[in-house]
Amino acid sequence: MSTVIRNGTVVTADLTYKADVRVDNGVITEIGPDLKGGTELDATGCYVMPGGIDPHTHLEMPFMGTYSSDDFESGTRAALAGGTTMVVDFALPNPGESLLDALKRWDNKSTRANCDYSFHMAVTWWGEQVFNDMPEVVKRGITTFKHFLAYKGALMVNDDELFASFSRLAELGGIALVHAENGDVVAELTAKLLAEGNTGPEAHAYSRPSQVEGEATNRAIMIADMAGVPLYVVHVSCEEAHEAIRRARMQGKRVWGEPLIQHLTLDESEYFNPDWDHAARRVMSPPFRDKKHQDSLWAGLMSGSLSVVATDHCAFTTEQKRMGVGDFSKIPNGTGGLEDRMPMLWTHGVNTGRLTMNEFVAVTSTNIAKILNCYPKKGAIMVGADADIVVWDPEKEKTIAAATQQSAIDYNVFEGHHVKGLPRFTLTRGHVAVHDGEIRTQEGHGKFVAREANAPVNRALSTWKELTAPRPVERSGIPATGV
Ligand code: DUC
Ligand code: ZN
Ligand code: ZN
Ligand code: ZN
Repeated sequence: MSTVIRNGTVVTADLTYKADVRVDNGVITEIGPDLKGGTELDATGCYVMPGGIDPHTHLEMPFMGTYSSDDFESGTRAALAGGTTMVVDFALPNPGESLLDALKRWDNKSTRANCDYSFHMAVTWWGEQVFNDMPEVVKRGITTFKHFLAYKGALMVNDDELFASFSRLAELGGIALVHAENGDVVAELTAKLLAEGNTGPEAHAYSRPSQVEGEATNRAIMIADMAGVPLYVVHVSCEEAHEAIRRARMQGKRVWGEPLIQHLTLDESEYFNPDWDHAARRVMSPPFRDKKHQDSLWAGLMSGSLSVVATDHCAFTTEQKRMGVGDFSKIPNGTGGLEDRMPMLWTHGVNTGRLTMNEFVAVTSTNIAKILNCYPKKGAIMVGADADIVVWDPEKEKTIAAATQQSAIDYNVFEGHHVKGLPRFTLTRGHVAVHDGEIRTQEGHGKFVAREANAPVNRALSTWKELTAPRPVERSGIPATGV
């Protein structure tokens, strides 16, 4: 039987118009006025939008001596509660492990997902095995490969490895992702701060100034340009990184930037809270920054130089955070946000006039669906698209509180923030997972979304190869040697 979303206003990245939307077997089958029949979902006063896509999560991730505490079940339940209907998680090979073995572990974990998901593959080490595994990973629908320029001695790859991996990706029609912070400098600053007795969570911010992010972002852009691979920079938190991305885009390089909802709405003052737990709960990399950087990120979203808002959802309990009492470098890095990304961005973006509703849809869903090459299956309200839909009530309000959240952890970094604009219904491939605020998720409903390589966006020029690659000069008068 059909489900019909009635009396709402459809909002896509391009258009706003009154229409009903019919869903059959998980797919949108009809859009138009006064659709009859089927089970009705009343969208009076609401906007009918593509469900959110969060392209940056770490669910049940082994990291810094522990595992992130939201798994694919609680994480995707939190996502749906907040209007997000697809997540993209990072498969993380151990040192020396084959990419395909890492993928197997992620396949196993993800069987519990409540909504659809895809993966990025992380390149955490480099060698023949990785080089040889990459085509098979692409064949399995994973075309995006993440590289950490930070976490020295753990996840970090060096520049030679970065160039080799980027070049391989260019051949395969993939997209390179980077966590852009200079891991060597971070390691030096961390050691210096600890030696000087700076052991509290605030020192985490001192150890990762915006310059380390600006440097690494510039470096990654230049290396991607030489390799001729498109580049997606995750968690852009500062003006220096944004400036590099802006400049690259102006030069015609295929580069995208992804700010997080946390960096857009929370600032570095959180680290100076006298409560150790409060500060440690907000330790993530890159750290929260000051207003100058926040303004830059908002300007990037408004002008289009930044393309996607994500969360980097990586949730640790207070107990886990306390692994770093006496040494900030042992505080597991990460914050949550899956349930709050859409309401927080609506509240601070649309309600303030910084973003139009269409821009909101673009940066929470449609842009990333296009970049990841799963549009219009995802990110669209269109006949034939998956019925991943959020019916958004702009009048619905709440104060964010850990006590009422879906996430498995015991606090929320947005605790006490008031939001206006929340889902009335969230549909994941037609299943109504949020019904008038009531959670009706189905464990295991989520399916893997395979993505193809060689989409138009998966190509970039190499200004190095095309314009300045070395060409040997033919010479006649070669001087004698050894004189
Ligand atoms: N940053 C975090 O804060 N957590 C997970 C990984 C990362 O890059
Ligand atoms: Zn990262
Ligand atoms: Zn991350
Ligand atoms: Zn707020």
